[in-house]
Amino acid sequence: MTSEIIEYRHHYIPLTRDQLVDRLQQALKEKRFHHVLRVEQTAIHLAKLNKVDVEKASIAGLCHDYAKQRPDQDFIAEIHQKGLDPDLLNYGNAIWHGIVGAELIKDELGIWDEDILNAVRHHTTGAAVMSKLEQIIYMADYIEPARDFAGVETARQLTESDLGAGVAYQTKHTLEYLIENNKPVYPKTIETYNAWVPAYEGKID
Ligand code: DGI
Ligand code: FE
Ligand code: FE
Repeated sequence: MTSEIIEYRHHYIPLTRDQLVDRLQQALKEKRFHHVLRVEQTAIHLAKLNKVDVEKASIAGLCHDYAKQRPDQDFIAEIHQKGLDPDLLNYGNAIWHGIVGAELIKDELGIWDEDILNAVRHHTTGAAVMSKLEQIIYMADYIEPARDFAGVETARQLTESDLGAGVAYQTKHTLEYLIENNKPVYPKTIETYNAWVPAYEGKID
């Protein structure tokens, strides 16, 4: 994959891209660090296709898993401090690293742009209403080049031709996976399903 280095000019973050990449390298194990670099590149590609700001795509792609390797205590403390929905306490890292991780990014990386924060917040569960940037990060995480699962090629093709169809495809398959494996389903995941999957009926099978 050829990588594109975006120069940050819009002050969405008080860091250069190099400084941000350093912060991620410190925050993440090597495997996860390389995943976020691939998500960044995939997000830049999808941003160009969908006329979205590539700088926001780069920042959100790099930051989406910033909090993934934090201890549970950090998330629990943040939920209390920020007065987030107490129902979050019934879930774990899979849900926290996006929704609560966005708060840590705001505090620790100085990102205030709500579109970027929402892209991080919703990258795991999706949301009923998502901006193009949010859809891009949700999909880039799912189809980055190292992802290898049954259906990933279909997901890549759908996303390339219609971003929303990609969102619907991922949402349906994630819910299937959660049910198949007796996992708890976060209510937002169901809201995402209801908003996106019936709307693409006939286009995602
Ligand atoms: O952080 P990544 O591994 O790159 O990817 P991700 O943030 O999309 O996390 C994917 C995992 O999150 C995947 O194993 C499915 C899980 N997940 C998504 N929605 C839900 C969920 N897990 C639970 N328990 N409940 C959900 O609603
Ligand atoms: Fe994630
Ligand atoms: Fe990820």
